Amino acid sequence: MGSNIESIVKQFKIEGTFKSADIFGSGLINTTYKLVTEEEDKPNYLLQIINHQIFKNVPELTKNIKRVTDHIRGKLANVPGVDLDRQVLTPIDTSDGLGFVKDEEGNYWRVFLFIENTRSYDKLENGNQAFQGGKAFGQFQKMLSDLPGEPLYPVLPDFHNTEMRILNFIERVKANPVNRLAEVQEEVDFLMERSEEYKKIVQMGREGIIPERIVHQDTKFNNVLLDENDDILCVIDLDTVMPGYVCYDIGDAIRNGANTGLEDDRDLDNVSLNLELYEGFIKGFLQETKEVLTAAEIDTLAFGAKLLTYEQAVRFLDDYIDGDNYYKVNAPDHNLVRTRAQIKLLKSMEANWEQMQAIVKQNVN
Ligand code: ADP
Ligand code: GN1
Ligand code: MG
Repeated sequence: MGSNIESIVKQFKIEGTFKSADIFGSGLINTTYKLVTEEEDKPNYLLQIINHQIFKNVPELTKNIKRVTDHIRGKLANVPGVDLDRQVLTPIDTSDGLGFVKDEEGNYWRVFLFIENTRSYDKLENGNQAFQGGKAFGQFQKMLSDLPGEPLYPVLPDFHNTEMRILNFIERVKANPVNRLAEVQEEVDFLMERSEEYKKIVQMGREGIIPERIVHQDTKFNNVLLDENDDILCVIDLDTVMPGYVCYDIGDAIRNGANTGLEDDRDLDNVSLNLELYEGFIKGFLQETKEVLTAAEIDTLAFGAKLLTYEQAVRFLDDYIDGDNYYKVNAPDHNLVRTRAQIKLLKSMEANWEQMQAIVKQNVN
C-alpha cells in the first residue's frame, strides 16, 4: 500500500517529500491517513479515501467543499489576527485541477492541509467544550448564510429526511435480508411507535413553516478541531454540507456530545442526557444564531436533539438488519449496541423534555 499511496500523493500539489502515511482519526465513513513529509519546515497533510459507495458524485462533492472553504476563507480574511491555514480547511488541488485522484481500484483520494496541535474529542469533558461546539456550528451556519451562486449540490439527497428514513426502514424490516429481525423486534417496535412524531420537521419544511439553510449535517464533536485551550479552530468533515434545517445541526451535536456515555456504550447505565452539556451546546449555538433564526426555527432546536437521536437509532438499526453495509463496525453486534445506546439516550431526552425546552427559552433572551 505504501508505494501506491506515494504515487497517489505525487498527483497532489503538496510541498515537501513524502515520508509516511498512517491511519488517523476515528471517523465511521471515510478512511483517513496522516501524511507526513520529510522536511521539518514543510506542512503535513491529511489524506483521505472518500467512501464513494456513500458519496457517489465525487466531482460535485469536491466542488461543494471548495466553494464552502473558499467562502469561509474570504470571510475570515477580514478578521484581524486570523490564521487562515488553521481556521478553515484547505483542500489541496491536483496537477490536473480536479482536486481528487481516482486510482486503478476505483478509490477516490483527496488531500487537505493538516492542522497541527489540535484537539478533537470523541467524548466531551466539560460544559465549556459543549459551549465551544455549539458556537462553532453556529458560526459555521452564519458564515455560510450568504454563500453566493446556485444551491450546493445535494451530495446525499434526503440525508436527514426522517420520513424517507422511516419508509426505508420499514422496507428493510420487511426484507430482513440477513435474518437478524427476531432479535431486534423490541427495538423495531420502540422506533415504529414513535414514527409519526418524527416526521414533523420534514412536514414543517414542506409547509414553509421553517426555511432551508446551508447546514453541516454531521455535527459530531470530533468534527470540530479545538486549540490547546479548547477554543474553536475549525469545523471539518464537510462532505454533508447541504441545504437542510438548522435543528439538524444543533440536534446532532447534542445527540453525539451531550451523552453521559458513548455513542456505542455497551453499558446502558452510562448513557443519559447530560443537561449541563446540553445547555452548553444550546447557549453557544444561540449566541451566534439567535438574531437570524426565526421564532419557528428556535422552537425546533430542542426537538432537533430528540429527532436526530431517533433518526440515528433508525439508521444504526437499519444497517444492523441489513448486515452492516454502511457504518464501519468493530464487532458483529456493533450497530445493535449503537442502536440500543441511541434508544436509551432518547428515553432520557423524553424524561427531560420540559427542561430541554425551558433551557432554549432561557437562552433566547
Ligand atoms: P470522517 O468522515 O471519516 O469522519 P473526517 O474528515 O472527520 O472523516 O476526519 C477524521 C478525523 O481526522 C477527524 O475527526 C479529525 O480528528 C481528523 N482531521 C480531519 N481533518 C483534519 C485536518 N485537516 N487536520 C488535522 N486533523 C484532521
Ligand atoms: C458518520 O463521518 P462521521 O463518522 O463523522 C455519519 C453521520 C452519523 C455518524 C454516527 C455521512 O459520521 O451521519 O451521525 O457517523 N456520516 C455519514 O457516528 O453518514
Ligand atoms: Mg468526521
